Amino acid sequence: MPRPKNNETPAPADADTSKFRAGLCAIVGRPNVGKSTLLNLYVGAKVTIVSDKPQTTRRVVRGILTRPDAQIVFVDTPGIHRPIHPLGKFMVRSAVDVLDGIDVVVFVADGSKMPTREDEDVAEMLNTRVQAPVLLALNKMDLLKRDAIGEITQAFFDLVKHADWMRLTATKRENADKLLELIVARLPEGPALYPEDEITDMPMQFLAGELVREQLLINTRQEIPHSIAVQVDEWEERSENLTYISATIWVEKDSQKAIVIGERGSMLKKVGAAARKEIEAWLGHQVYLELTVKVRPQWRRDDRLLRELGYE
Ligand SMILES: Nc1nc2c(ncn2[C@@H]2O[C@H](COP(=O)(O)OP(=O)(O)OP(=O)(O)O)[C@@H](O)[C@H]2O)c(=O)[nH]1
Ligand SMILES: [Mg+2]
Repeated sequence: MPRPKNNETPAPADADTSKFRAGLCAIVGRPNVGKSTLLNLYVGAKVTIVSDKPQTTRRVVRGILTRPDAQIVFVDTPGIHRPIHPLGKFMVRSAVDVLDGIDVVVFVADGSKMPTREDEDVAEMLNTRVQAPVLLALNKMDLLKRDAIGEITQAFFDLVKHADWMRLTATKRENADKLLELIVARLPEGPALYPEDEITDMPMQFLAGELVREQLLINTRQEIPHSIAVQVDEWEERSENLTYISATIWVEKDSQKAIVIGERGSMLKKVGAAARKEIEAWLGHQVYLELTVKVRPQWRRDDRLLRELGYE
């Protein structure tokens, strides 16, 4: 997908191309530490969804930043955790598999807290199977209590030895540009991998489904965010200025369906209106978005639906 129509286009890549650097930068870490936030910040558009619920990202998403001197293909990954169902296993496997053939890895952690068991798992995996240079990104510095800084930083250093590192606050862009320079310096010299106006390799249909799911994550609680999947069923350019999209929201129980629909359809209306606005910004024209909620018990363990939803 090229940049959304209502966003500024980047400067053309017209600098001295003899030293142009290009490569793949994987962003890994446990759930909810700010991996997707960081990718969107660098790309300058929402190509991967963000929420305050862990396990938001379910599939690998590429986001591309092209500058005069470099092209960085960021690879956002699902948060690494100890999975309990086939969907979780798919998520963790895709995060780990992507590390083969990567040029640099950014290990994002919540640097305001001591490492968790999941951080230890990520570090262990990086230490044992990744050849590429690793950069440790201690994020969420805005939440750090000053007196804890030494202890927390040391605990992360003990996990990933020999990694260069940066403290940052992705939501405020603090130190993100410094981290970006560390990333670029570790990319190989070579030509761009994607056209310069490309900012993601994900098709718009996938992105539209994700933007609906993001609104559902933001507006629901407890087990509901994890029980939701969105499937785009129809996509029709009805005219130059209007795209018709129909999508199914899958949940696991009738009680969840009632919550997602809301009183007299209020929740569905709110979610639909917010997602439609974002899809319209991407397409640069009007969208008619039709949402239907359906129940499929235990879909996260249902291989066929997982495959249909692209979680395979
Ligand atoms: N306070 C604070 N919050 C942040 C920062 N960076 C990200 N967040 C928030 O942390 C939450 C999780 O962010 P995501 O980018 O979705 O995290 P993720 O690592 O991609 O999570 P998964 O996809 O679940 O693995 C969101 O509510 C973000 O707004 C930060 O620097 N400071
Ligand atoms: Mg994410």
